[in-house]
Amino acid sequence: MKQVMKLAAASTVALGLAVSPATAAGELFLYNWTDYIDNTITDKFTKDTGIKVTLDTYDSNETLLAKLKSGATGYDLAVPSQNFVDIMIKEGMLIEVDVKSMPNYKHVADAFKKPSWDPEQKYSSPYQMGTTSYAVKKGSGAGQCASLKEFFEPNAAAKGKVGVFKTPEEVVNLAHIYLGQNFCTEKTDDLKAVQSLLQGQKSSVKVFSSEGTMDRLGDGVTLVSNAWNGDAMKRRLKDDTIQYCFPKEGVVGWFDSLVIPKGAKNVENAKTFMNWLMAPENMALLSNFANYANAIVGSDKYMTKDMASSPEVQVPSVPVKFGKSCGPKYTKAIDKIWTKLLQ
Ligand code: N2P
Repeated sequence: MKQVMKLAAASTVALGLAVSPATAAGELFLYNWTDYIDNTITDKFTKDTGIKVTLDTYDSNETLLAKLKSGATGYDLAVPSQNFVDIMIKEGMLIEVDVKSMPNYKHVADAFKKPSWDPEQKYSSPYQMGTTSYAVKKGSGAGQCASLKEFFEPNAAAKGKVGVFKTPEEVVNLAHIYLGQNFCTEKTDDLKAVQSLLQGQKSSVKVFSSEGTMDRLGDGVTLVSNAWNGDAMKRRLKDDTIQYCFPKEGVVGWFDSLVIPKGAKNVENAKTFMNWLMAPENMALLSNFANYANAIVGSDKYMTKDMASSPEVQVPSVPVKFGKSCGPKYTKAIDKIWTKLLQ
């Protein structure tokens, strides 16, 4: 711990950010996923920089996109997944910041530098990465993590006890994986098959929601539920009654990044946060809280034993498919399927 503190202090000075905590260096409005950051991280950022963080949360990439499109939000930073960064860049929704010229960019692993969704790294800096799948309540008879069938075509034990995320993108991509289809498929037969799979699942669904999912599963309100690996790990560490699944068909992968939406008032503070988070000891704090892997070399030194040995973080040999931004025809068709599903 002492070592971590010493390094943090050293990097603060190196960054020229030696601001006493009492100094008001302004504000930062962060719009982030639910349960994706906590005070241990924002308080350290404030201590290191003097910048005060205000947090607001969302449940999905779709909610984030809609919110940013709705006009002046006052947010200085948001955390979209790779395919939504791509959409936001294409739609001119982001401020250019040239992340690759930031001092701590050197800590980003080569494999994650200049990613395909932001090839010149002009807009986005790494946050966390993980997978979307489902989890089961152990010993409930609802499933053994063998196949996505357990989630999409639940058995008798799981009837009425299935939790499904409340957004199309991740659920439909999992359906594509289960059905052996390509992401972004525009084939009528594929889309019909997705629709009938989801409609068939609906009679077993307890709740469509992307928040509080692992608590409902751990408490037995649901027995099978959509899950992100970090949230599942958190609940597993609490009472070891749930299992995150890597089904044989594969899982959805995602890489979340920090971006600065147009209209942000505190752009310099947002850039300071981007750079600050790329320091290994800071990124490790975030991974230790959120329980996801990250793209920063050297952060593992500061990570907990639980993270090093986490079965939710180590992906076994099943396919991991990353969501892409799809064409308008596809997006419209999925919107229609989803709206009908939730009616
Ligand atoms: C944690 C948020 C997970 C982010 N609740 C999924 N991209």
